[in-house]
Amino acid sequence: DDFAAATGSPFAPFEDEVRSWLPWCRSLPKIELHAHLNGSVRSSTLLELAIRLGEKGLINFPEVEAIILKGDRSLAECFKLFDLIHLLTTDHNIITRITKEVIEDFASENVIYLELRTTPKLNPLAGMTKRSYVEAVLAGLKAVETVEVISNTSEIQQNGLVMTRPKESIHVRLLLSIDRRESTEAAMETVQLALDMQKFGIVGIDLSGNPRVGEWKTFMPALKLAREQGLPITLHCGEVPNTSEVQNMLAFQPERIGHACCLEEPEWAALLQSSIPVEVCLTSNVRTETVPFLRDHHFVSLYKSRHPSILCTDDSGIFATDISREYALAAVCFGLTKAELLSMARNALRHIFCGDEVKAELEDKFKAMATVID
Ligand code: 6MZ
Repeated sequence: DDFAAATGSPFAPFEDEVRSWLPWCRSLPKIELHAHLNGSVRSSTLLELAIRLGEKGLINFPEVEAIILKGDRSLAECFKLFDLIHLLTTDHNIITRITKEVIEDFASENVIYLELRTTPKLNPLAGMTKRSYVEAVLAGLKAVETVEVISNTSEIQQNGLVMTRPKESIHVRLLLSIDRRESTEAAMETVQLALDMQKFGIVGIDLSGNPRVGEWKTFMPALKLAREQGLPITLHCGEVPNTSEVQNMLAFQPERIGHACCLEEPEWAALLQSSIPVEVCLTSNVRTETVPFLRDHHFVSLYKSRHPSILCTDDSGIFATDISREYALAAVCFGLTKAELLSMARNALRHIFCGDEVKAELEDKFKAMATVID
């Protein structure tokens, strides 16, 4: 924290108050809908993996360590870091391990439903196909030790009876991401894979990656295929200024969008008129400077307009945040009360890409919380 203050962290003025909110925010059951697997890896794990590659002479460890430990980074630097992380997380076992750890971390923050997104990757050197990558992620769900992971609806009902569960459980579903660097064919392959693997808990498609790379028309055929086949879609929209793309994205009417930082007035009005929920990533937007100051974040406008918005982490590992902290920031910076934070968490349920059965089960957990709120 002293380091944060000394380096002029944009969060330094709020740290004490945020800290006082954290225990309550942790106890609140939460829904996480915008978390990238490789952006959510613990720094300690990244460092451990980097040491191994350093020992093999494959990377220069001190350089990599400095990049991993750097606090603020621009959006462009972020994408360089992702390329580096992807060098560290190349084989199936590592993908399984990071998935397990990321889920355990979200569960420890009392996340009761997590939609984790990740980009299926081809890596011939590691014998990895997009499908085997996703299988390694699914193995990570099974490897979780600290809580029970529920990943598809067939696990909810057995012999027509709704099973009672141990108290500690987390529903985890996956979204497969299309990286904006990919070709139309590669994007189609990802959508086809998601369709083939729906029964394993894959519930939707995300479009992400460096917003300064790639064109909307490249991804349209794949997104249309997903839409035709009934697979919900969330798009990273307006992370940097790009009016025509934002217009195209809003006209497509995705089931959700992420960020919405750089919208011009007409597109902002169109968004508010629509009912497209926005995944809001406070720390990420301020760290990458797509929003200059937290107090001026467009969340305020969304919230005042009662536009559906969901607090999310984006990349908890690389932005050194967690979902409880995002709720605490909303309380401290925008004056949300405990009751309002509870409503935010609860309303997120309306926008999950999973079926009604799951919603009903999770709603009960919020009802229990509503009776104890002080
Ligand atoms: C756009 C982002 C992102 O898929 O390898 N990603 N895309 N904007 C952001 N805001 C900071 N943060 C993460 O996780 C890492 C990948 O997620 C996307 C990028 O494509 C990044 O390479 P996976 O698990």
